[in-house]
Amino acid sequence: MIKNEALSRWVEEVKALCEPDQVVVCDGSEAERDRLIELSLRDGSLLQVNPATYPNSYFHRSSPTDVARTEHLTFICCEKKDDAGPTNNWMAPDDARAKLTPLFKGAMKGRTMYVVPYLMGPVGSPSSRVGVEITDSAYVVLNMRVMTRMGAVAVDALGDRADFVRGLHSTGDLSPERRFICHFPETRTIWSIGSGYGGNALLGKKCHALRIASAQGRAEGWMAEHMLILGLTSPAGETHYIAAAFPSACGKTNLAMMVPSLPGWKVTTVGDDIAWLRVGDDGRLWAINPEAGMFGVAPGTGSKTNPNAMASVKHDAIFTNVALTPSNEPWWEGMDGDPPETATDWQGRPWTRGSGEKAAHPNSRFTVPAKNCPSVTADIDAPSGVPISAIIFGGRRAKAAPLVFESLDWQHGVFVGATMVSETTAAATGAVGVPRNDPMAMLPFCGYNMGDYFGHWLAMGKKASNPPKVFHVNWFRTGPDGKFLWPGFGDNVRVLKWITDRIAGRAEAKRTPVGLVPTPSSLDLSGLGIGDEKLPHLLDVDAATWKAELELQRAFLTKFGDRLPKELWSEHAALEQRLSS
Ligand code: OXD
Ligand code: MN
Repeated sequence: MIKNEALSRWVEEVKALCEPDQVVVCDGSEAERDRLIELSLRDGSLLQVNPATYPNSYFHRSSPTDVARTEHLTFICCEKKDDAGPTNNWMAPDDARAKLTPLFKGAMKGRTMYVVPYLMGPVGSPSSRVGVEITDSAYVVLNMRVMTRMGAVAVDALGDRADFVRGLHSTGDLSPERRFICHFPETRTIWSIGSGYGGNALLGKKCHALRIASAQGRAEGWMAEHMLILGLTSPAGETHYIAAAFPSACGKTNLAMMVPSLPGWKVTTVGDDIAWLRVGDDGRLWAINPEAGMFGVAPGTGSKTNPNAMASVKHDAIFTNVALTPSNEPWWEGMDGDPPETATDWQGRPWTRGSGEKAAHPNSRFTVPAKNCPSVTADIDAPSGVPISAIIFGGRRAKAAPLVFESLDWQHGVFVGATMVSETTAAATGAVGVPRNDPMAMLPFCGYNMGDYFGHWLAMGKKASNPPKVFHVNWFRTGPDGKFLWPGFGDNVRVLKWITDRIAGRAEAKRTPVGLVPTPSSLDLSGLGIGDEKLPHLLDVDAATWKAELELQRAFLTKFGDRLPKELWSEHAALEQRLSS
């Protein structure tokens, strides 16, 4: 049944190791989906949500200890520890295989082993890559068929080549003690056991499209980034594509499919999480979205914050760890209307409105085909991808970073990305709200030494004769009263407008030590009612705060020793100088 020899050999190897009852090679068909759903309804791993209001949609409740990415159990397994760098957990490949082989041994006894060929990227694109995930979870298969172009289409793209990414996944016994997510960039292999959670188990996403692909992209001269891709069209019909990197659960999905508050402006969505970028013949960076679906954070998503996401989840969706209303509809904090009086919470317990408890898990998710989203266009399938005019870095910062600034040039932009700091969120286990360095929002996702990664960014800037302009935004700045200063959501178009006006040479900016900040009159704040009082706080670059920031940057950059490109130290020194002059 499997014609590709390398694939067939690997499947036999895994079968001998994991000892499943049966092997199913997935073709991506509707009939296959129906079979998997029926089976999952029968064994209780899926429940159907109200088919009248949410047709073709299902609900999955995960183990309560398996609800987010587990970064402390995620490893880069390359031969030399230094090649993983100071920001990754490292395990020697032999040690990883020795540790995980006994866990995989017989792990699929009594279970079905699914072989899931998938294509990351549009059909026919030179940027696209094939992976195969072997898993014992039907929930994983159902999610992979939404998140990737799965089945026959991937088998066709692979042909008889052997260079596919090999991902082996088993839920094992779901125990965090026996949970490991191991990446072998040198052999483009992933071994993940003990978790069924999205980022740990849907191996096409973070494991392949970011960790393995970042290392592969460096070797082959392209980039894999934790970025949304959007198209912004002005009332005059001028379109710019923008790629933006934000840490997990900082509003990437919201920005990617925003409904602009300014009349006549339009946002189209190419991707909401991952971008693969290469240099085009025209010297620009061109981006594809390797994914075909969205795995979005549910809480906080409502018709006011993200109407396009709300439209997307109305059919053909898989909900994970949300709450269910008495009429069997999904519900989460921040959804429209009043909370229900009663519900079943994400753990299946009765919940009441006044309880003070959260009904949905803060990292509960929806999985939907990208094409469900009203703002997604045919761009998502364009084999060439789209040309990028601007790259945006963004973090969740109460202080320090102004609403927006432009970097002085590409090299300074790389420094801005490399020194990004953001407060942690519920997307990963651990404390929430703690500031941490998250370079290019790739801290948990870079498959090699980040010192070398910064070097790769600098090299890509040299390779591109017409690179995008680089900006930094912060929607989360608070005022003296501790409240957010910026309304965010649809009003973020005002910042995007300023960015495209800068590209076109139309908007003014003021030089500050950190970069170019809008002059108050260059930002379109019409109808916003935010003026003289808040604006200075939003755009302020406070020298004392940034001098403290310099020290944090120094401590972080020092970690990379001689793997840090000297250009970043020059940028650090230049910032120091600008701050003291
Ligand atoms: C995600 C994440 O799921 O970044 O996209 O955690
Ligand atoms: Mn993400």
